[in-house]
Formats: sequence, C-alpha cells, structure tokens
Amino acid sequence: MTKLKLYEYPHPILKKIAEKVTVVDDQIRQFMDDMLETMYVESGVGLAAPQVGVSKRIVVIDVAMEGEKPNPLYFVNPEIVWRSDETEVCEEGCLSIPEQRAEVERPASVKVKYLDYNGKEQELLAEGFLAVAVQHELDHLDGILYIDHLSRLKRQMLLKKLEKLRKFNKE
Ligand code: GNR
Ligand code: NI
Repeated sequence: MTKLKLYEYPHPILKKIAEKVTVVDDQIRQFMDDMLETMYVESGVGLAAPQVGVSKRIVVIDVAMEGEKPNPLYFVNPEIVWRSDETEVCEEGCLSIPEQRAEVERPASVKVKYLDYNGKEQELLAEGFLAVAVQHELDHLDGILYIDHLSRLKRQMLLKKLEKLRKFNKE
C-alpha cells in the first residue's frame, strides 16, 4: 500500500467534475486501498479521489470511532437518490483545507446508490454523521468544497485564516 499526496485548496483539480469509473477492476481496488491508507494516516473520516489528484468518482469513508472496529466503506460512481427534507447542522473540516472548520447545514439523511469494492450495486441509507460524510465526499466529486456552502463573509474569513496559517507555517 502507498500513502498518496494530498492536494489542497485552491488546486484546480478540486474544482473539476470527476469522471465516472467504467469498471471496478484490480487497478481501481488497488487505488481504493491506497486511498483508505492515506485517509487513516491523515486521520480523516472520508477521502475523495480528487483530493489525491485523481479525477475519478471514487470515495472511501470510515466513521468508526477510535478504539472501535474499523468499518471502511468504498463508493464507486455514487449517486444520491433521496434526501430528507429535515436538515441538520454539523461542524465540518476538510483535509484539503487544513486546520479550518465551519458549520454546514445539509439534509439529515440521504439514500446513496453506488458500486462497492467488488463492483456490485449497493444502496445505503445514511443518517447521522455518516450522512454528513457521504454528502461532503460526494460534493468533492462535483468540484464542491464545504466552504462553498458558507456565506461569502464566512468563507472569506475562513480563507484568510488559512492564508495566515500557511504564512506562519512557512516561517
Ligand atoms: O476528516 C474529515 N472530517 C470531517 C468532519 C466533518 C465533516 C466532514 C469531514 S470529511 C474530512 C475528510 C475530508 O476532507 N474528506 O473529503
Ligand atoms: Ni473534504
């Protein structure tokens, strides 16, 4: 397994619409293994392929708590086929926007259709934090970051803090 390089805001690959995967073959499975390893090393709860420089519709998620049994989920060509009217607010972060967080409002639950690790069609009803993670990751496949859901003022404040942090880290 290989730890992959993370691409950070404002890299243009994060703004692109990712391409559908045609077949879930061994090469794709190898890549999903590498994505999962990268996610665990970076202590993320999810990772989308564009974040590691690959513009394909692939996502991995594991929302198991520390100390719990790992529960990796693999999503190829995922699509949200149902959203609840009820919404929830959750504080989100992103490995591509280091050390920043903000509250985002999203549907509280979603039903997602996708191909799994073996290329088999699956449907999952995601609720709670899993629903947040699924929506955050699927947004990445359409070039959307959680900061795109904020007001302009909040987004500008967050990006200013990111700039300051980067300057500080360079010194
Ligand atoms: O590690 C992550 N934590 C997180 C917390 C709240 C809502 C979404 C996330 S996803 C994020 C990893 C990441 O950037 N995935 O794209
Ligand atoms: Ni993210």
